[in-house]
Amino acid sequence: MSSPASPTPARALPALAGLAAVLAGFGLAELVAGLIAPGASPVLVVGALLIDLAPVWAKELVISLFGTADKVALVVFIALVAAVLAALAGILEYRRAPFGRFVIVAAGLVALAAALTRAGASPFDAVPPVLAMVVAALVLTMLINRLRVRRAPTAATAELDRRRFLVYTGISAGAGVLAAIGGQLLTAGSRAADAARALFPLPAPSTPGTPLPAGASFDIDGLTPIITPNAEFYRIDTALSVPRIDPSTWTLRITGLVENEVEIDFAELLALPLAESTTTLACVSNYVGGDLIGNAVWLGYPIRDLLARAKPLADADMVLSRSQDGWTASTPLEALTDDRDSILAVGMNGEPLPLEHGYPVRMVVPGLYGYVSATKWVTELVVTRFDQETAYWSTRGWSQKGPVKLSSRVDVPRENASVDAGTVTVAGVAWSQHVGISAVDVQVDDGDWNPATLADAISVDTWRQWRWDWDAPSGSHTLRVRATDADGLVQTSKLADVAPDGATGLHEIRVSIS
Ligand SMILES: Nc1nc2c(c(=O)[nH]1)N[C@H]1C(S)=C(S)[C@@H](COP(=O)(O)O)O[C@H]1N2
Ligand SMILES: [Mo]
Repeated sequence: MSSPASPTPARALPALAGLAAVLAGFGLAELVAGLIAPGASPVLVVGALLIDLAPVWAKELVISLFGTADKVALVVFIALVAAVLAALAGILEYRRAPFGRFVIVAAGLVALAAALTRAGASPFDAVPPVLAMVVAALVLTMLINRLRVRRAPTAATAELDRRRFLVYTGISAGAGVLAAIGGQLLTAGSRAADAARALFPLPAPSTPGTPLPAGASFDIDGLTPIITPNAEFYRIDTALSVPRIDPSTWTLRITGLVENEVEIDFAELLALPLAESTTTLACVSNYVGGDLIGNAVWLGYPIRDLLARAKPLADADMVLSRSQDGWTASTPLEALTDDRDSILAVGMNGEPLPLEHGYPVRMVVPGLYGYVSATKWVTELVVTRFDQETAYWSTRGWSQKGPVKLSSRVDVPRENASVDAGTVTVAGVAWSQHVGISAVDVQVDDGDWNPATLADAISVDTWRQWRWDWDAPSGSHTLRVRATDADGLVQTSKLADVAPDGATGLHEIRVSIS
């Protein structure tokens, strides 16, 4: 309850001042980042720091809650924390100056540390966070001073003061929002990578890929398409802002335990004989039945052939691939030199790689989870040893090696679907990369296992569709799927979490038949 003598709530206006001050500082920082340091916006660098520091359980929780919207969720989270801190700073500054400013300086220093510890950070990256901190502190001081009560205010002067305060607050916040929008437009405008990608004619494969077998795909409503369109392909990475590499400046270096260091630029790569291969890519964070998996036709050059130029030394057993933003993966050397289609990919489903899938060049290695093989925006291959180097996720609780586990999924009917009694088509996909699938079976409730029909295999490195026609009796039922690989290994029903090296268990769905 506020009495008539104190018309100004003691917290609301100072909190508002804090929010406006932080918006002004933050907006200006976005604008300046857009002008001189793209990628160094405070929200992005703090987000990137959080991503790097997040423990395995936090990463898993975020992915299980938000899926591939994890980055939007992170930005919203940072904005909420910043808003709470801003409001607190306002209240503190009003009650106990200059402690509110201390809060702002402390948050600014965190953003500064985040900016300067990024891979490839330049001294310019310090400017946006420092500016945000200084501007927010100044605006906060100015606004809070406006709030301070005069000795003996009359009702009329008090009201006038309050209005003035609100006008200044509104101007600060509005200027911040406009500046932030300006910053966004600037980064969008100076994107050489987008322009280059749009103009880049994907070279034709020098050896045409084997056409997909006609029987690779069943025509069933709701069944995952055998080739995942680029727009629907899952995206997982630590890059809060997608790296934008101008291909005319891109190079790949092969260093480390090699006889010859090799360096190749984009034009040289495109001039090599490129081939098409169809490979399924899976994320280690994919829980049983999840959708962090996709299959694409990739165009690229065998990594094996580039490594042959570099001549790895006999004691090397790993290649640490590094992306432009500093992320790393550890791939067994053997998986890059044996006969599988491990490639430096430049094309995905007939298009240049989309920016978020690694433009201009990424790795694709059949049979290994993405975190140990599928480096996007790749710029360096360090030939090394597992006992000498550890990759990004392996220092964060995930295993050093990550072969993709045998698994299968029911796509139709959908979980909790209501279906008419009679013949119901049950269908899905199964994969055992680099080994191949030999059988899929479906179980209803606790009944016998029924053999499903397999679509033709594209290769052992891609998933395979399966279907089973079920004479469905009415009632509520559980459907469970189980795959067997070409070596006779039956998919285990034992439950394992995604960490440290991939989930196991059987996918089951509930349906009601009426
Ligand atoms: N540079 C970079 N490459 C990366 C990652 C990353 O965080 N940064 N994530 C990897 C992981 S964990 C997976 S599952 C695949 C996902 O590739 P996609 O986003 O094209 O589907 O990319 C891999 N390559
Ligand atoms: Mo992943």
